[in-house]
Amino acid sequence: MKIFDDLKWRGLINDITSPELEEKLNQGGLTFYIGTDPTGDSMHIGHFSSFLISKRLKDAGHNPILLVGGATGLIGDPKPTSERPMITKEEVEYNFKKLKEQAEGIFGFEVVNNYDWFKDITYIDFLRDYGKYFNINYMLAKDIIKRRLDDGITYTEFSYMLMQAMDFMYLFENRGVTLQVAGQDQWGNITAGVELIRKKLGKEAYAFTMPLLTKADGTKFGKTEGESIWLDKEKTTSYELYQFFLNSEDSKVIDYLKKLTFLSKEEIEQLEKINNETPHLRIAHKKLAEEVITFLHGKEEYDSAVRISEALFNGDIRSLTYKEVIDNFKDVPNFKINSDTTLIDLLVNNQIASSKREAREFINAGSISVNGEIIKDENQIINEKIAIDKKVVIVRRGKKKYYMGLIEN
Ligand code: 383
Repeated sequence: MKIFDDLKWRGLINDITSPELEEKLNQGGLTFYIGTDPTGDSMHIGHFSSFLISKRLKDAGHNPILLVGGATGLIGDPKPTSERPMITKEEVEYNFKKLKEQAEGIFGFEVVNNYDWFKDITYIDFLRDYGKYFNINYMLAKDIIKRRLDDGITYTEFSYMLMQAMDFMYLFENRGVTLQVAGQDQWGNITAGVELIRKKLGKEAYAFTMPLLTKADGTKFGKTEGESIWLDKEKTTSYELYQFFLNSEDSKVIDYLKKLTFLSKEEIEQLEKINNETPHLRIAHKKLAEEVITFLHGKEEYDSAVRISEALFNGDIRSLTYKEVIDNFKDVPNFKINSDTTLIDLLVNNQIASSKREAREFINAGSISVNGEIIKDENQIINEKIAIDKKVVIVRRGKKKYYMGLIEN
């Protein structure tokens, strides 16, 4: 399938600046860019879906440039709802380093920083050489700006659009970039760039945007319990990613397979059939998890995520390594064990039971397990001998309450 049809079939084309782009995309050889601002220290799944396009285009013979906005990050792209809190220069610098590392690590493409060309532009040059090309009415008509007018928008955020337009023009002139891709929220900024290039240089540049990934109810995809799904495995572990994809909605899993993986049309159609017939087996969901985790973090991480899922499901904690235990139980209550202690004391001292009497009841009822094994002897000694890698024990009370004890030597 030609790249344009492939992108269309995957639902990756929302808006497009000109119908000519179809043929240009199919021909190959364009240099294009996609940008992100260092507002956080990691990208999340929303960034991932649009950045993946860079890999698709590269595979179709185009040349990618990834931009991390060291300059634009200092200003803040206006959100449709409210003014962004300004972040410090130090934070932007720190986030820039993290995102550059991440973008290079995941995609292996060149990363540029727009601070490099913004740092020398004076305010007077900015107004004379760029501001002159923008009519305020044109800017006010942009969707995001319109949505902010009632509550107000600062001059700083209002100017953001010009910066992204200047980037496009800079890269057009200096790096031969003729195409910018992004998520649909970027349409206003991107078309401002196409306009600037047309007016100032009399040349034609192109762009297309992809729709935002959504859940079945139309809300943004990519959060669990209010927390983003990060691409940094220290922030969202491979196990958490695995669970996240495994739990994605049956009616959306095919859409996610199209947008987040490189599986072919035939493979995805096959999975669609299986998903329609036997959604409870979650074969499509598992494939989605496998493809994304392997792409992001490699096969070993994926295998480990599966092992952890099985171990937790079967209560077989002993099959995990020390690192897997620490990563996965990082959010459960934890405590230190600094000398041999009996099980009953351990439960009371660490508030797993409120009294010795209650602790005894739990133990006798078989509700307490240590590293996946039910222990009925209240005097069982808990020490490094029974710990995983001599370092950690996982205590479970009832079906779901986990606690982590770290052995101190
Ligand atoms: C800055 C300078 C440029 C080109 C782009 C930028 C960043 C852009 C932006 N992008 C979002 C971000 O940084 O704010 N103004 O979080 C997100 N992107 C991509 C995609 C997306 C957008 O990084 O839709 C989701 O991930 O475009 O919200 O010269």
